[in-house]
Amino acid sequence: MTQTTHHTPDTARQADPFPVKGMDAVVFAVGNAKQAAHYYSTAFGMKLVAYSGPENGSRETAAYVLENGSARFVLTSVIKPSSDWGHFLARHVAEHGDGVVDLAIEVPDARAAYAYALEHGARSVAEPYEQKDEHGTVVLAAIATYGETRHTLVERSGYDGPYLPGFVAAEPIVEPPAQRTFQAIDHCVGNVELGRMNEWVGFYNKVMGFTNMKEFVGDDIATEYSALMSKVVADGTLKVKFPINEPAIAKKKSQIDEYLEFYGGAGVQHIALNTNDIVQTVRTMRAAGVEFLNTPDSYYDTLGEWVGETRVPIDTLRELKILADRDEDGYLLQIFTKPVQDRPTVFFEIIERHGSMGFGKGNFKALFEAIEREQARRGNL
Ligand code: TYF
Ligand code: FE
Repeated sequence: MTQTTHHTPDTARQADPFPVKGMDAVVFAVGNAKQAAHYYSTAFGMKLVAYSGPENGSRETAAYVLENGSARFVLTSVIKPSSDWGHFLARHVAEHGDGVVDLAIEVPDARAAYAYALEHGARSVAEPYEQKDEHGTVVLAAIATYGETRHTLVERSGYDGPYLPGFVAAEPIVEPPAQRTFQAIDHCVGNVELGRMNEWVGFYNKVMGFTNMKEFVGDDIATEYSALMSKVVADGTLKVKFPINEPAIAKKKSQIDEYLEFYGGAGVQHIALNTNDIVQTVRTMRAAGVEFLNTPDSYYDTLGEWVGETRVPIDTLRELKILADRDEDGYLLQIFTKPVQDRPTVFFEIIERHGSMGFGKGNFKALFEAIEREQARRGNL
């Protein structure tokens, strides 16, 4: 390929300094990717589509690629470390438990995105490089973000294989549910150390040209009941949304402190997944054994008064413990899983949006009380 500095016209660049196509993948480092792939297939209804491991030439790591619509998870574990990547993954699992190593972002031009990020203060993890196989060529580069997390910048327009070079197509582990459980990644949330939220918001403002969304959790909510502060950054098209939380000094030990203590530092807290039918999704996932946070009945006694009409009757929301919130743009329905590993760290959110681009601010009190009940059960409050 010939060397070019940028493929994007200057006018488009001025409009969007850091164009993104969307989330490419959430890459997890786990102790046992084979079993995790089973869990995300049978419990989350995802579909195994690609694999890399000793059978196709990867002797160091095994990686399973699962999809649900445009949502893609990659579950990686170490078989026998030999390179820096293998040693990094092994140490990551030892220090943090199962967790997210990479929030990979699909971009139209990985070299241009990387160059922009570095010019604006990003720390490099991997300089741009190409990978090729019979399906074409990808361009990859990576920059560091909070904790040990990275953003790989993925340019895949010249590639039509099942994931990346080095991966082979794989058959589903089980038949996916008749109705899709979710179809996209809505947002990916990071927990950072006390006092560092604004620094990381500034990082996304500068390095990726992301702007702040209007919803934030400030001092008032923090000290009253949430014990966290939160701001949301997003690209100009709102395809990539990254809320950033930090602990706040409040009456009780912050859930963010609990995360930081058990994760061993900053990292990804939750991944929110879009569904068009949260009722069906929650029924399917509950039947498969996924545990969700509980919501007290009293929440539903007054919900109708302030949230108004939603697609789902209040009694069904009550039955399934689904939360609802409304703002000037519309409403949303959401629910949160309990942490999905033994450490009280990473969890998931299922969200059905009807106009609202918020994050459920109206639910923060009920939600954070539910999280605190779980914290107390673990002896961490
Ligand atoms: O992503 C969000 O901002 C919402 C609200 O520990 C939220 O999902 C924030 C912090 C938290 C759980 C949920
Ligand atoms: Fe969320």
